[in-house]
Amino acid sequence: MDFALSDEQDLIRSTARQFADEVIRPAADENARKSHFDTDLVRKIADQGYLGAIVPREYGGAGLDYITYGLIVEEIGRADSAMRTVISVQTSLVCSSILKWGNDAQKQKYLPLLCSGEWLGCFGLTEPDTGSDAANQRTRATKVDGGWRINGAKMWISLGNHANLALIFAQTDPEKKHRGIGCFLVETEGQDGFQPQEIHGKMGLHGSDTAQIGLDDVFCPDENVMGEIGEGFKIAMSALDSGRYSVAAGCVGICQGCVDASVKYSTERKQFDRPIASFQLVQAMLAEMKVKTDAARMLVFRAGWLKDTGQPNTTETSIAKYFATEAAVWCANEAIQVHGGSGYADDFPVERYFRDVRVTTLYEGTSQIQKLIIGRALTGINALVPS
Ligand code: COS
Repeated sequence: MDFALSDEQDLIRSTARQFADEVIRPAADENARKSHFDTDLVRKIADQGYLGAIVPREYGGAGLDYITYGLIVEEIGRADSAMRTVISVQTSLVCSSILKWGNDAQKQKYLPLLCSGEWLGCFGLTEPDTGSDAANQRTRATKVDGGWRINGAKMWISLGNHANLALIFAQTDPEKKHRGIGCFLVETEGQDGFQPQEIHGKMGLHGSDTAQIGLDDVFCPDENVMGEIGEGFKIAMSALDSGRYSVAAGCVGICQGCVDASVKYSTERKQFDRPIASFQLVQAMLAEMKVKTDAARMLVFRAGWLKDTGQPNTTETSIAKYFATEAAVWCANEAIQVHGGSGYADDFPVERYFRDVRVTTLYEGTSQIQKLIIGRALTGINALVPS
């Protein structure tokens, strides 16, 4: 077993680290304070080639493997989860779906626009009444001349207010349950019925764009149906195989950020005439953070390696997502404890980590859903199907 990164991976990681520290991090607190979705920063991220990192070069991507993509996402996640979310949604949920399920024309048309950042995309699966039970789509698509009319609503959609292209999942035939769902590539410009609204009052990710979207007779032409009608649920699940990996990698970044901030603070801060890092109870907190960070990173590497070698990886991705997100929530909480009262204000990054991290055990599948996926893989029993 070889744990070493290649020279290229090492270089890409150092470049991402420098970019995260010099460009992303300095803007993060102010954007969070002002609840500002920083499109200039998104442009800079695009210019780095991070949107569509795993998309082949022929479609305008960087043609990187999943391990390298994970390294980039970790570094950006360490600097700012709001900007990491942009990469995860655009690259993993939108681009990877089009790459896997789109036809030639759809790939040629949309991937270069998305990889360059000229367009943003969003992933419209969750609805006001449809979260974990993703197969139970209330949004309806009805066949009309030349295409489909879509009616319904989507909720918690990252990038929804800025998206030029929306992947909208909708039920075409409720009797077929998950096998009736279609995936529609909806161009938002000029669609009066596509009505996004910013969601206010979030606990964290204040620098991220999060929308609820009304869909009122939105038109999608036949050529923009992705895959076959009925394959929508599989498309969504395979997108989440990539999305959950990206969230996990971002959470390794939060864990690492918590370790770095806590080591720095505890070695500088003095109480009882000595640095608080010299107290055993503080070192115990640092040590546990470090162990969880390393373990989370290893699980992300394993999931990435399985993806890069073309092996099944849904369960291992869920394991990585579950562990890394819970570890990051734990580390952020513990990092505030190390910082004491100083950790309770936004002068130190740990306050933002704490607020931003909380959503990661919820979105792209709750920790409970990840456990059900892992439990089913172990037992062969689907705990969601009533016996
Ligand atoms: N890739 C491709 N296809 C997949 C898949 C995957 N990772 N996982 C499941 N499928 C397919 C199955 O093969 C099955 O296909 P058939 O119709 O041919 O039998 C179909 O999808 C149904 O799968 P499954 O039986 O696993 O569905 P369940 O309803 O039992 O469970 C869960 C689905 C709960 C795992 C799923 O609904 C889920 O992940 N929910 C959480 C949703 C979520 O993460 N939402 C957050 C979105 S934020 S972007």
